[in-house]
Amino acid sequence: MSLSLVGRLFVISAVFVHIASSDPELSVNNLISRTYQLVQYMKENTTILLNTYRSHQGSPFSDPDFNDSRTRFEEVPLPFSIYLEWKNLSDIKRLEENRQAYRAYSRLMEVVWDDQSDLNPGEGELLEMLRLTRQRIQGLLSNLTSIISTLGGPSVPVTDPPMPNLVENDTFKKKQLGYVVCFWYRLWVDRTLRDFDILRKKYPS
Ligand SMILES: *[C@@H]1O[C@H](CO)[C@@H](O)[C@H](O)[C@H]1NC(C)=O
Ligand SMILES: *[C@@H]1O[C@H](CO)[C@@H](O)[C@H](O)[C@H]1NC(C)=O
Ligand SMILES: *[C@@H]1O[C@H](CO)[C@@H](O)[C@H](O)[C@H]1NC(C)=O
Ligand SMILES: *[C@@H]1O[C@H](CO)[C@@H](O)[C@H](O)[C@H]1NC(C)=O
Ligand SMILES: CC(=O)N[C@H]1CO[C@H](CO)[C@@H](O)[C@@H]1O
Repeated sequence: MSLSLVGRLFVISAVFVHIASSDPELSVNNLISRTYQLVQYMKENTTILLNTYRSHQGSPFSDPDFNDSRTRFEEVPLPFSIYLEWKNLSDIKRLEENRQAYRAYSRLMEVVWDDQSDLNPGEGELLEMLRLTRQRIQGLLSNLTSIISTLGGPSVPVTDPPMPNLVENDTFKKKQLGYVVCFWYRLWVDRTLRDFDILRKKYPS
């Protein structure tokens, strides 16, 4: 095949690609780059959320050197501990794992909001941060779902089952749950940003 024919075929297929995604907003490359920006923006507040949360729970949570990365709640998803295993997943599988985690975090942020509105009804700033965080997570979920379906992955049911009452009537456990949620949410966002940094290089916009 002559070089100029290859060149012409390339132009033709480029035109086709352009027509197939006539709305540039909907191309997967655009979606990925916008989602990267959204996650980058979300990351700006994850440490502020954790510290603001801690500062309103009293001791030991508010102690300057408090750092409990060992307490676990079954409902709070942890990122894969071995990054190589995580990177080894297919793009779609990794996106799906992200989606599953943020579906849980969306509901968990609501649980934490409810608990804090009982325990700290006067802390409007914290309550607003929790509400905003949940809203961002829902925006991210919507983006993740679009990307997964554009790449040919499975869809998910629209509604989530209600979150069980995780800690019943135990004030300390409620505070601890909120801490664990904010702590691991922050690490998830770091992980997701890394994922999208890789994806946006693979699908440049
Ligand atoms: C970060 O927090 C500030 C102040 O609470 C808020 O205005 C901003 O929208 C937040 N950003 C994100 C991504 O949630
Ligand atoms: C808490 O400790 C873990 C390891 O024990 C460390 O990876 C993490 O960065 C620490 N977090 C804070 C906020 O100091
Ligand atoms: C990566 O995946 C391959 C094939 O699925 C597997 O053989 C290998 O052990 C995996 N590596 C890691 C670090 O998980
Ligand atoms: C929860 O605990 C508070 C104070 O300890 C008590 O007054 C209240 O009755 C308890 N509620 C339930 C549903 O057990
Ligand atoms: C396609 C899609 O879901 N896009 C959304 C991605 O997230 C931003 C920010 O929340 C929304 O504005 C987009 O609608």
